[in-house]
Amino acid sequence: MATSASTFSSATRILQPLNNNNNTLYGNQLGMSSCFLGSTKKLYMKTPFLSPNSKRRSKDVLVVSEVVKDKSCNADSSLSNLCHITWPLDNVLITKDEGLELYEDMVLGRAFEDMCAQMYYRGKMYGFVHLYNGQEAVSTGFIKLLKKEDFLVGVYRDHVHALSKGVPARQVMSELFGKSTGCCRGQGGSMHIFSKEHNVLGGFAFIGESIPVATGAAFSIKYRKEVLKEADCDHVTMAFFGDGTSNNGQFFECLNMAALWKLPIIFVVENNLWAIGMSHLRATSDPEIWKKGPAFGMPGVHVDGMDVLKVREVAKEAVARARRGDGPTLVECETYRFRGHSLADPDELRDPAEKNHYAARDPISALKKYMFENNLANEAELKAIDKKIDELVEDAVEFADESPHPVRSQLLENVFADPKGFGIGPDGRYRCEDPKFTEGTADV
Ligand SMILES: Cc1ncc(C[n+]2csc(CCOP(=O)(O)OP(=O)(O)O)c2C)c(N)n1
Ligand SMILES: [Mg+2]
Repeated sequence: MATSASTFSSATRILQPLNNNNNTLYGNQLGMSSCFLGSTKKLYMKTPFLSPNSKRRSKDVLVVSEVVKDKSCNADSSLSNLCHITWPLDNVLITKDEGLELYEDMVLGRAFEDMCAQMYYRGKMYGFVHLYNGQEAVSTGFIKLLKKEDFLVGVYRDHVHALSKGVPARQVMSELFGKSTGCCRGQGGSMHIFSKEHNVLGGFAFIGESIPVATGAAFSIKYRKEVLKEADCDHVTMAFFGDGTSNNGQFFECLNMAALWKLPIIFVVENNLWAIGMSHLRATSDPEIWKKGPAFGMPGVHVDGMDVLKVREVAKEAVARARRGDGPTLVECETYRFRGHSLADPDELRDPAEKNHYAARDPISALKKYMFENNLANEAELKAIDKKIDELVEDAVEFADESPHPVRSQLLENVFADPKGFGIGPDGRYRCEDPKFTEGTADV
């Protein structure tokens, strides 16, 4: 059936191309105000429940890091679950040590990923490799607030989250090289970074499937605390996923359960505006993902994901809510990836103007600028960190390169519950031990 603009109510959106390139930006034909028009023009912290005269006015977050020195970030913890939380993010303070920690973590993420690109093109890695360049403020802003006991669940763009959570660069690089010293003994690869020790539960290739795992982990925390009466069990779970993934059904089911049971979980949507080559604005009926929080009875927050300080302030309150038993929070971080979807993607679909816009808002340069302007660090101090990280990443590559491949008999471990019960040949030996069994299927 044909649709026309006149048949839509004033609250209805109609998607129309904003430019001649049908692959890129779509906007609202009815001219309704939206904070998501083409991503490059308007990035607002929405405050729909506040009156225009309210002291805590909506804050335009287009400009990176207009942070000031006076700490008065008094988030209102008594906010109703049904309203959208706002924080007065123009008042943020970091100490020198905190600033240096954030800087180092973001530089580690960037340097590690740049090295991955090199190693991938040299044939050292197998399968798809999805890099995180540009999105570091989200990982760092959230994960550096976590304790070791807290759970982290990511998707396939997962190396940097694991690094932020403390998984050693050596183990992550080795995993990418498919080596036995990797954090999954070389059996996971780029999309399945996992660490029991650091409570990193993955690394999931199928989008959406990580969200129920994260929700289950949050449930387990609540169960341990309330049923098993474990002392000091105030752990939280963070689930990271993309804008494209937020259109999957699991997301909505888990928002419902998390709100219903007041689970200690933070749903972090990394809205980088694209799902492979599909624009978020073209694929999503209401592109403001944060609004889905209040719809399910939890706060929803929209924050500038290119500004680590703002991300961190939002993350602090969301983590505090979860720890004190006030339940889940949905945070939408508007961010951008600086490279193609994966290293196999020539990245020809996105508008160069859009890419340039975000390149100019590089979260690492922004933090650097902020630290200089506020006398939190000088050039030499940050250079020393850059050098330390370069050496660490070099060391990770050498370690991975020199590490052995997994032995052949490991091939079926962690694949079947009882690998030894699988594939017994007529001679009574495990077929996986027969070199011919795996010939040509894997480089082990
Ligand atoms: C269930 C499922 N359907 C489709 C795919 C193919 N796929 C891989 S990545 C991707 C896009 C995801 O985009 P987004 O969630 O925005 O994450 P981003 O890559 O932008 O970080 C899709 C559809 C998949 N991996 N799993
Ligand atoms: Mg995306």
